[in-house]
Amino acid sequence: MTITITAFERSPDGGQGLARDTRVRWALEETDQVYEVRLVSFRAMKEPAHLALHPFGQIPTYEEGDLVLFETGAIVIHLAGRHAGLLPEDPNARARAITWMFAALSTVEPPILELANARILESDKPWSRERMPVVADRVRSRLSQLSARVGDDDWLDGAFSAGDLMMVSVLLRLRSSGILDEFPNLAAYVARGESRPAYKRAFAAQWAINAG
Ligand SMILES: N[C@@H](CCC(=O)N[C@@H](CS)C(=O)NCC(=O)O)C(=O)O
Repeated sequence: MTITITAFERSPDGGQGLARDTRVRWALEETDQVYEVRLVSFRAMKEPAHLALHPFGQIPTYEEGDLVLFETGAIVIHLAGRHAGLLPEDPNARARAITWMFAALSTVEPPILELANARILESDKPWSRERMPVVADRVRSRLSQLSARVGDDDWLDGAFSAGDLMMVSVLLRLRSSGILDEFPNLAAYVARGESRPAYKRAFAAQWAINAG
C-alpha cells in the first residue's frame, strides 16, 4: 500500500531538518518503507482538503490506504509497531522505548519549543531580554536530568529505538542555541543519531526540497 506524507512546500528552516516531516521520514527509512511526499503551502495547510487530514492544519500527515494519521508520535508508533527496526521484541523493553517517545514529546520538547518561540517570535518584545534566561534555564534543567540518565551510554535503553529517534529529533532543535553543547554526552548522542544512514537519507530528502 502506498504511503504518502505531507511536508512544507518550503520549510521555514530552509532545509535544516527541523520541520517534523524529517522525523517521520527517518522512521520510514529505519523501517525500510518506500514513501511519497505531497508538498503543501502554508495556505493549503489551512484549507478544507488538508484540514480533513489534520484538524490543526499542520504537517506532517500520513496516509496509507484508508488510514490517515497526524501527530508525529502516533505516526512513528504506527510504523514501529508494524515494521521491524524501531522497537525491541521483548514486551517490557518495547514499553520502555515507547515511554521514551512520550518523554521526548511531552517532557523534553515543550521547554525547547518555548525557547525557540522566545528566540524567533518574541525577541522584539520589551520583556524578552528579561525572560530569555528563565526560558533557557528550564531547558538546561531538563537536559541536565537527561544527561545524567544517558551517562556514557550510546542510546536511552539498550539498542537504538523509536525513543531515541524521537529524542534526537527533539534535541536537534537546540543546536543553534548553543545549549546542547553544554552537555557533551547529549551532543554526542545527537551526533550518533545524525550519523545513522537512515537519518542521513531522511535529511537529504528534505534538504533536496528546501535548500537553495
Ligand atoms: N505535535 C505535532 C506538531 C506539528 C507541527 O507543529 N507542525 C509544524 C511544522 S514542524 C507546522 O505544521 N506548523 C505550521 C502551523 O502550525 O501552522 C506533531 O508532532 O506532529
